[in-house]
Amino acid sequence: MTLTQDFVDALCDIVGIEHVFTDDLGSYATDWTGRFVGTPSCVVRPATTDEVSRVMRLCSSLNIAVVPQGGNTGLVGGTLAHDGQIILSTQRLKWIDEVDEASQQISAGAGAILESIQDAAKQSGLRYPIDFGARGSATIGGTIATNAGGINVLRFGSTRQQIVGFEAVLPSGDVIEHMGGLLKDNTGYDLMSLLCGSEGTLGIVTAVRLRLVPVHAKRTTLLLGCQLIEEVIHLVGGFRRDFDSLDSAEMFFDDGAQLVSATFDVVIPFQSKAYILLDFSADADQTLSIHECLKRMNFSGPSAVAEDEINRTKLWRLREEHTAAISTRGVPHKFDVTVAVSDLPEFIDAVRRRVFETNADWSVFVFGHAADGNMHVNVVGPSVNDESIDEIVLRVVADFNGSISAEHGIGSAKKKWLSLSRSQIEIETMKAIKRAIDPKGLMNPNALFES
Ligand code: FAD
Ligand code: 2HG
Ligand code: ZN
Repeated sequence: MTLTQDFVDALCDIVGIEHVFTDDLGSYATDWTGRFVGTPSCVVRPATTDEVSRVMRLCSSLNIAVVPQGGNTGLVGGTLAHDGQIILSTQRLKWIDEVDEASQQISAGAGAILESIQDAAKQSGLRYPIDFGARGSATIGGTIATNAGGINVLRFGSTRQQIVGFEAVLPSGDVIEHMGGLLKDNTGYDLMSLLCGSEGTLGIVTAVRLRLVPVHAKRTTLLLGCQLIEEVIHLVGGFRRDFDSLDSAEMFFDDGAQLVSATFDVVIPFQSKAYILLDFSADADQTLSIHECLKRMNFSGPSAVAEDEINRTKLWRLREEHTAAISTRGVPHKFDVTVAVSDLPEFIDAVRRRVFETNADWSVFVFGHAADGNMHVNVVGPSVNDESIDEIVLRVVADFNGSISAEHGIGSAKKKWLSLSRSQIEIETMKAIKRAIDPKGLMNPNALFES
């Protein structure tokens, strides 16, 4: 379906002709992985909440579906728009307020880049703790819409735990503004939490207010080599018990490390079957107590420590470049799942075995956030549209009573399998909420639920 010229002209009246595109939409149409490609009819880039509201009123009056898009770094085909649907890009809503030092909070527009928020916090001696590899492109609105996790969830929680205020435009064009940042506010339903993780299906987040945490003077990064996943779990458990200062506990394997090393020329300090990357931040030096803890746990494997930025980056690249390195091998089928930490050895073994049995020529890379039980399984080999491996891997997750989405969301990639992690009554309740807020079904109709 093509949109009428009258509609496009009306969009131009709201945001300016230079912010409405109908041609060359490639970079908005294709997701980060290259697996999911949409056919949007138009992209509109409002600069203010009022413009977002007017665009939504217009679309609502004409029953035109709207797909919000931030940095387009999502990995589940969540920003796909099809014929007759438009993409509303939040890129221009990128203002960032000064840090409110009394409350240790910061407000920003939905299009502000995650790393810019982290930098603004740093300038006030504070820290925004949500962090992950796409920090330089992901928008704060996108992180709210997906309830993004990342490397510091273990200590600080996911995005939902950081939001203390929000502003959103509903499908009708009405604006909800609740940016007060009050820490205690028991006045009915928590709409902020509802919008968080709703993947653009309930409304457009236009602004957020976030809590910040103190920065600690000493940061220590430790890479340990293990032979067994059981050993990884034992060590992570020991560090979690003894160190409040543990920010991250990431796991990867020799195949992923070798691939990153070969692709980006990153040095692997020692060879091992499995690796744990731990980050500690505290006011006092942690090195001695870390070594004592390793002794108590009878750890005798190889290790590398980094205490300055250059060496820390070298170690972290081994973990963070997995996503980019895997993409150089083909278009991956990505699974972002959680199982109980104690089930990780058996789960990882089962997934690898099932992929191998399906096609011995395919590659499977496993890595992720060990303390959260959140593993990223990437399969390279199956064709883009072949969903048989998706079915196989997600059913293994269900067999372990896991979640088919730990942090990336359902998007269009996993909506077929939502019932593996949510009961029918839960799905019906979610759909009832969707109908109440978006009766015409105009907000991101391609994500989360099957139509
Ligand atoms: P987009 O991709 O543009 O959109 C994602 C979803 O949010 C879509 O459904 C979209 O419709 C909706 N949306 C976007 N903005 C808004 C808005 N303002 N209002 C309403 N809905 C909106 N994710 C993690 O959780 N943890 C990780 O560790 C992690 N690491 C990553 C590493 C790499 C290298 C890459 C490429 C991605 C990674 N991601 C990770 C995934 C991704 O970066 C996050 O999901 C991020 O939150 C998406 O932000 P975005 O602005 O790019 O959103
Ligand atoms: C990470 O933890 C991201 O690095 C991306 O969530 C995971 O590429 C992936 O599958
Ligand atoms: Zn992740």
